[in-house]
Amino acid sequence: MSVAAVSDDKIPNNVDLASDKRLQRALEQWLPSYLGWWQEIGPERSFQARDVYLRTAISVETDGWANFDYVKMPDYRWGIFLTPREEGKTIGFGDHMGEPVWNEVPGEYRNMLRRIIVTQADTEPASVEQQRLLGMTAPSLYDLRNLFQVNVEEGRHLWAMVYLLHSHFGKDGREEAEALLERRSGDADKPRILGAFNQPITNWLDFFFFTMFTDRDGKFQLYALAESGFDPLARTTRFMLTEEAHHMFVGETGVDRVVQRTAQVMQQGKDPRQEGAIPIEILQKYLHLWFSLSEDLFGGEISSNAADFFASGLKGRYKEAQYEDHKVLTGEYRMTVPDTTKGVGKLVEKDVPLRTAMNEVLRDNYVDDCQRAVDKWNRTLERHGQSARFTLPSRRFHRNQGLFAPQQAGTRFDPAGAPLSDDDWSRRRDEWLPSAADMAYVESLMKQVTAPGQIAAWVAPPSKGINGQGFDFVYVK
Ligand code: BYC
Ligand code: FE
Ligand code: FE
Repeated sequence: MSVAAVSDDKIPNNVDLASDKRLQRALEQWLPSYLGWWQEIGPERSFQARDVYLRTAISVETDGWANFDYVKMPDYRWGIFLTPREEGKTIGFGDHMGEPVWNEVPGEYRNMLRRIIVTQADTEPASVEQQRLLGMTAPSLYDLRNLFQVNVEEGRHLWAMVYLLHSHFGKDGREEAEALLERRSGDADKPRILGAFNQPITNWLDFFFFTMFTDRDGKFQLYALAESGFDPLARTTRFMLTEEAHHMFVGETGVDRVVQRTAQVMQQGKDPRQEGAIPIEILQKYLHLWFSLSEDLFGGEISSNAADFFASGLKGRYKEAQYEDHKVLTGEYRMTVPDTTKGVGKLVEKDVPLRTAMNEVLRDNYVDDCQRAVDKWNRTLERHGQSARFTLPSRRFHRNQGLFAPQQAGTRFDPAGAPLSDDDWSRRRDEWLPSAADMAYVESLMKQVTAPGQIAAWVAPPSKGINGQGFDFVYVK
């Protein structure tokens, strides 16, 4: 068999990989490193030989990309798919607005673009590493399958970015692609790039909140990159969004099912702890944790990087077409900022040039989307006769990046956004974030359930299965 045939078989793609021998060779050399990484630090070894009911992207057509079948994860065909090129497409925002989109990397923006791609890429394997052991405590076969679906797709997202690095960044790109397999989530010496991707995910509550809040950062970042003037990046992130929708679904409905179970138990007049369900106050603390960690992923409120990304046409806004002014040479954004000259914890309103506020603009879209999901969970509580309600904390709460990080603001903030001394923070932290006891309780519930149609006591079954199958379908053999 020729090398081309082997490669096309191994790396499904719609980028005519076979016609570019250099690129094909580079990716073929990276493939074993990737598989080595997957075996070493991907889903726990005992699951690698199992048949999992997975969907595989085989083309970008609506009927083609979701192909469902039993697959062993190491045999998953991680492919490279870009949405089709559009004739006459022009750059939609920034200083190059109206010029034809770039199909090659513009020299002046090479470093900036590489950095954006590497940062995006780094999150994908990081999340797989974080979720490595969760299969051991999956609450049902349905959930186990969804975990692995998310994992293989994050692996594919890494491929999508590595394709860009290999095809457009020469030697540096290949080095970056290697380094992506060398960093490790949570490692003291070689950590992943962004904060939330070094946080431990030790149980399924973390997982559901992570896919709800942290994958949702992915959704908004991918939308912003799907506007890029660098067309290969725009086209690849556009396709990634179709997979991301499932990750959003896993998180949002996962939390909702936990809420539902708790509310059902309470409606029967029972104590959630006695029934092995998770009390509402613990759920609220995990919500606080993952929402605040994920807000940090949008970067600083005022950012010259963000202004440069926008000006250069590399990273736009969420659904850029919804705005009237795409150049944003004028225009301001009013935000609340700490003013330490007025005293510790003093906040003032300030107008900043809109281009420098692009991180905050994207965070606004994100917070709105999170609120919509929270409203949904609250309706679940209401339907079960519960008066408690979930709330998103203030954006100032528990931040570690930007203006409200303690080192910048000179103070901490409570969930309502009021300043708080370090002493008060230490004293009250466990009211707002999972305490050691909360975590121990949640961990105590995490027991693997493998019988088809069975489910753990802390979560309600889904209203329907995957791809028209029932909940009792054998999703993992
Ligand atoms: N942790 O100018 P600033 C996903 C750094 S998730 C650590 O305010 P900027 C997925 C920053 O790098 C989507 N460091 O920030 C989800 C800068 O460093 P330097 C991932 C941070 O650059 C689940 C300094 O602080 N995609 O796909 O405007 C599962 C000042 O920063 C953090 C992207 O992120 C942090 N949280 O914005 C799987 C898109 N935040 O210059 C996958 C690409 C900031 O001082 N990335 N810093 O060394 C970007 O657009 C930007 O890098 C960021 C940061 C929006 C992340
Ligand atoms: Fe992803
Ligand atoms: Fe995702």
